[in-house]
Amino acid sequence: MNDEIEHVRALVKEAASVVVLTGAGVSAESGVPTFRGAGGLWRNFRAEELATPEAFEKDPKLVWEWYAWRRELIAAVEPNPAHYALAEMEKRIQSPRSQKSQKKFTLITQNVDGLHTLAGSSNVIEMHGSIWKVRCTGCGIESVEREAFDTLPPVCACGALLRPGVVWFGESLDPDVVSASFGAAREAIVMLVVGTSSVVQPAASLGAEARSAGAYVVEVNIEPALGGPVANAALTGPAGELLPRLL
Ligand code: BJW
Ligand code: ZN
Repeated sequence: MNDEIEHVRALVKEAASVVVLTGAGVSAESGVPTFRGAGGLWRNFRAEELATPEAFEKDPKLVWEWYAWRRELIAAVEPNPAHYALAEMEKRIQSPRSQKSQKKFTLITQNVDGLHTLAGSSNVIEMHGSIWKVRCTGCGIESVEREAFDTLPPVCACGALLRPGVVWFGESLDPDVVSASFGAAREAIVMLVVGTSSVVQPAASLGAEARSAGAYVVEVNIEPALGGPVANAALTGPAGELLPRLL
């Protein structure tokens, strides 16, 4: 394992373009539950049952209770060494010295918790939106709301229901976000895929996109999910321990 970490560390250091894709596992050590696997349930519901426009239409209060619970939980936690290591990696790769050589670093996350930004990452592509944003289902106005709502579901000044500013199953991702993410994947020399079960599309295809464009793909996960055809290497263990060792 030490040799493998050393090898990946050298590749990251030399690569002209590094792309990192993160999922719920990167926030697990902060105390944010993942979606799948142990602890991935809320009142016996799976994400697939709550994170949908149909669930919101049928029972907006229930869906908002889930989000209110998660907002409160996330507000109380802090970034962990995995988030800080990625923020530091960005700083080193984009330092004035490396800038002369035009090195690129792109952090793409599926997470809506905002912990990468809180840890100091400055350029984060949030594929699935942000749990701190809300959008009106009537007038479409979007805003950032960090305070808890007095009543659930919250209502806009226009009278329509507000919804979380996230991407649910069956909804399209922002096309700019998709093209920025896939563009970065195609340009990657090294891609780290961290803490994601790689089942939710289109994010789940980014590793394969990078690999087929020639990138060296490294999976960092307590339980590798990508498999041999996509990942060139797997670092198996907690992201909060492994990512700091890549610096
Ligand atoms: C650790 C660790 C530690 C733990 N260290 N590791 C093509 C084929 C098949 C289906 C589709 C397809 N294209 C689209 C679909 C449908 C659907 C989909 O993918 N379904 C699959 C389930 C099959 N996709 C969509 O609907 C997407 N929209 C779309 O494609 O639009 C076009 C379209 C429209 C209509 C029809 C068809 C196409 C939208 C997907 C939106 C996903 N939204 C959610 C909720 C966001 C808001 C919220 O947070 O509430 O996003 S669902 C949930 O899953 C959330 C996550 O971002 C996402 C991914 O989860 P993630 O991050 O991988 O977490 P986990 O829990 O699954 O895994 C954690 C991992 O961490 C595990 O591997 C652990 O081992 C590891 N781990 N601790 C390192 N300490
Ligand atoms: Zn409104």
